[in-house]
Amino acid sequence: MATLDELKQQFAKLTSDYANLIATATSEQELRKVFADYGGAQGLVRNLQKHAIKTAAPTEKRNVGQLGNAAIETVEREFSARLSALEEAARRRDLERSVDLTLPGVRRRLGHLHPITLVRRELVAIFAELGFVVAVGPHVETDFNNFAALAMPKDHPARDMQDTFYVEGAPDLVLRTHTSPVQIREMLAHPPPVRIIAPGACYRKDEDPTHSPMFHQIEGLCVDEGVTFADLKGVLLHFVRRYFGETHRIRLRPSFFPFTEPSAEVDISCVFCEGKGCRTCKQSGWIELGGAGMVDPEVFRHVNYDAERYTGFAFGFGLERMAMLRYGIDNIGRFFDGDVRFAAQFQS
Ligand code: FA5
Repeated sequence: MATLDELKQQFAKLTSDYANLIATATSEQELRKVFADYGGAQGLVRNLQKHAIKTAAPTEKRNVGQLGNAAIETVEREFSARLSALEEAARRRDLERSVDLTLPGVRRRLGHLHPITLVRRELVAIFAELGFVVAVGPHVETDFNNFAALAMPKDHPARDMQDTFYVEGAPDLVLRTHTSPVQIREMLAHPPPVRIIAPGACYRKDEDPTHSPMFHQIEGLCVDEGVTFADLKGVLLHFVRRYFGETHRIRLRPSFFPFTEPSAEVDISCVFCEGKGCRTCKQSGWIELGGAGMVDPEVFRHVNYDAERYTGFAFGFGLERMAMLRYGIDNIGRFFDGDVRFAAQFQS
């Protein structure tokens, strides 16, 4: 049986060995191992304590136990202090390695509305002022709505003007080539008067710097008693002035669409040179916006409207074309690149 002094020395030796070991431990794992070896349930300090209590005289057991407890407290306290120091060192190393705190922060890039969305919203708002409400139709259309009811029966040569994507296995379904089928849907669903604006995607086998296989149009249709070509011209002029600026003029050139009679191409005075003549307008001073005309009585027949009583005008413009003119974009492909840096330039 060791005396109390001898025991004190034995505990002091253990705690000093322990202190040396944890001071040189360089990882948490190493530290925990040393702690378990000394301060754990089967560690050297507890084993010494257990052994000393067992062999001590009954009157000494209490003192021996307290000596052991004091040593265990020291071991635990030093463990916690060393663990904190190691964690702090690791945190500092991490910070120094991965983050240079002196560098400026990285700004997160926000999403932006697509320029076509901006143009569409603005046009819808302008036509809303004139009492036009928005109508929509599906992208996959029936042959009837896209062609036949618009006075383009099968084998009609005018179908060749719009190179069409057909739906495989469904000869009567097409990807709509224009927004004009929304006219048919609206007139079949409602009796006159009708005053709608129909923006949406269209599809054609077309691809060059100003044509894309998927593009957008905005369709207008106004049917009532006494609607004239002058109304069409007035509405178009109002729209062009509101959208492109008060100084702009329009020109209606005789043209042909099977579903309008008379038909016109709508030109706007060149937005780049203000009508003086430049490369974009090919020195003509005019740029084409889209087609328009008075609704052909043949169309009214297909939707059961009384062509003797009602007249109407319709128009259809390309939204990409409108955005290109408005923002000075020279290649239609930009709209479909999905590059957020492109979209970010056109926030209104
Ligand atoms: C039509 O699509 C007629 N439905 C327009 C219309 C409506 C006339 C109502 C009369 C009454 P057009 O094929 O010309 O017409 O197309 C109109 C506009 O759509 C064009 O001026 C052009 O701006 C745009 N467009 C046509 N094809 C493409 C394409 N592949 N890519 C981009 N824009 C296109």
